[in-house]
Amino acid sequence: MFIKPDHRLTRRLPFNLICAVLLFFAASQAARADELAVWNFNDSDLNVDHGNGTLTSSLNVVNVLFAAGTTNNARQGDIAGQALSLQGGTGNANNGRNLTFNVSTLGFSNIIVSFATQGTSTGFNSNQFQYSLDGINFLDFGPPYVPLTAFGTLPLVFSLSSILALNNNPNAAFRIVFNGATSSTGNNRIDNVVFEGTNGSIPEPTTALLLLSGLGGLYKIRRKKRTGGHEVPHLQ
Ligand SMILES: [Ca+2]
Ligand SMILES: [Ca+2]
Repeated sequence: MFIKPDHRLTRRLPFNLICAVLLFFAASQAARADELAVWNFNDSDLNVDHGNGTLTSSLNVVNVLFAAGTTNNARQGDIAGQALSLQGGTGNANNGRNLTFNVSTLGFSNIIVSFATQGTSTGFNSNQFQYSLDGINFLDFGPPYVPLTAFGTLPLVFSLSSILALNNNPNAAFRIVFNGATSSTGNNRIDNVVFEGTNGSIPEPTTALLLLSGLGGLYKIRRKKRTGGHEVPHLQ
């Protein structure tokens, strides 16, 4: 008896293959995290060292210094080099002052900020991390943090993925407000400040699925035309 090849199976395979490839592509791309900006302070200035962004300080300039850094949270092979070192200042004048980072998140989501820090016993011991959606108004994120006395090996990490308005935002800004210094030379060091996010320039998984269902509809229409308008039973 002559066995007729099942064309329905062979015609479905390319579409299934396309689905699998597209899903794999979307999933792998969505999981990729990129660094938007990194400050390693190894050149003893406030200019960004990788990526794009600006850092400004409202502390008295004489109290913005640089001292030995760390490889804790270092990226792209950065050496320990120098770290930013902020002092309380005369009369602890710098309590309540801040560092502000302006980092555009255009094209990115799931923003994460991390850095290494340490403080002396009379340095700033109550520091508030904040974020801004417009670069002007800042909101507290989490409780104030107290730096350890040594950099150690683990950075402080602030995961801002729940703040959806920070995604894809050209005006995104971040701030550390320093408080609690009890002597003029009490200080905090900060090193390897990293801003990273998920590259959102490709379709998110939900978008990819919508795209795929659209492709599925087109494929059905095409099959109907080829079969004279009659739906061909699906192979189960
Ligand atoms: Ca450094
Ligand atoms: Ca620099």
